[in-house]
Amino acid sequence: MNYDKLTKLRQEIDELNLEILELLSKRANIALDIGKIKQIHGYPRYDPIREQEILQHVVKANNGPFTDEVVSCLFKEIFKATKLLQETYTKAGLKVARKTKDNNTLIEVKDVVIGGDKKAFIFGPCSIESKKQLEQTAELLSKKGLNFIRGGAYKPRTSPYEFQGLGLEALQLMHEISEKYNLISVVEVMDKEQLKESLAYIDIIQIGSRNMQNFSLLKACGKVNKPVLLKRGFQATIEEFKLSAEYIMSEGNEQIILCERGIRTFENATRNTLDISAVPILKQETHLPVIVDVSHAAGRKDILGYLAKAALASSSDGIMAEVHPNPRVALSDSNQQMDFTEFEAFLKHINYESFS
Ligand SMILES: [Mn+2]
Repeated sequence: MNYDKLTKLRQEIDELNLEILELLSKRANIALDIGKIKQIHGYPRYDPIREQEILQHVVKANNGPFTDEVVSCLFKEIFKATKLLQETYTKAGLKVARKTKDNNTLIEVKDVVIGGDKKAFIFGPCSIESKKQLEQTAELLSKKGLNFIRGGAYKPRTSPYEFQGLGLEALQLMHEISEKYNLISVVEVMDKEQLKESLAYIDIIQIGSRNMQNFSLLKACGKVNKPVLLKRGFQATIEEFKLSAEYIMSEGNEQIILCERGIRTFENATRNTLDISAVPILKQETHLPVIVDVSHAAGRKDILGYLAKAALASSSDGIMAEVHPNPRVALSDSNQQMDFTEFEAFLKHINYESFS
């Protein structure tokens, strides 16, 4: 007899568990709807005052047998789980997120596609220093069948007393030379004025590591109709990097190339530590092309080939590196730029011909 009663009570518990689960799921779905409305209106997602009110309300209605403290604890767990759920949904809902788009984003410039079957190889000097320097580089690149040329017009230097770039003159040179050799130019801009000034002269806008979280610049780049090469901040997490890309995309510009360029760690054998893991993770979690800047990651020339091979093996859509006709007299990053002989060896090392 007693055993029958026990079985019946257990059945009741089982049914109640399912009812609680159903109620919890219903509650979670309503919370997600609230989250969506808040997002649209830009309200903060987390509202501690509202949470306190709910707790007080629930505790007031508590008639036991659980104490008020226990009831509070149970509901706080529900709040925590709901907050986590909302965060997961927000991340998956990002415009850059893999989940929001079936295909890879392909970026087409001057009949060249970035993010497709072919790898993008972007080489050139750190800074544009003279017509001769840029033209010598362009000549070599085009002779090798390469499609891109990089070069800085405005240089964000650690010290204000170091070479700051030639500015407009460099943009004009880049325009002239890239047209002449049919190369796609990549030039960094650091603020909205430079962006405006450079638009007519360059093909791809680069946002440097130091500006990855320059949100007004990101938003301005989101409003132009030109591809943006966004470098990872040297102190930024992968999550922060993705959110910076989201700043650009949320303004309408979907042509974004992500560039891993090393992060700051305790290691000082290299200028930065190349975060190879970031490449497959970004490829999995976003639909954007991902490339790797090996020069700024390493800060030295002797290991560039190995880093580039590692990047290509980890699904990178391209490689960026610095090449200069005479690195010893370069006005910036002279230690890490390859001369033409080293560049030839680099291309051979990564078996460049197999990619072209
Ligand atoms: Mn440089």
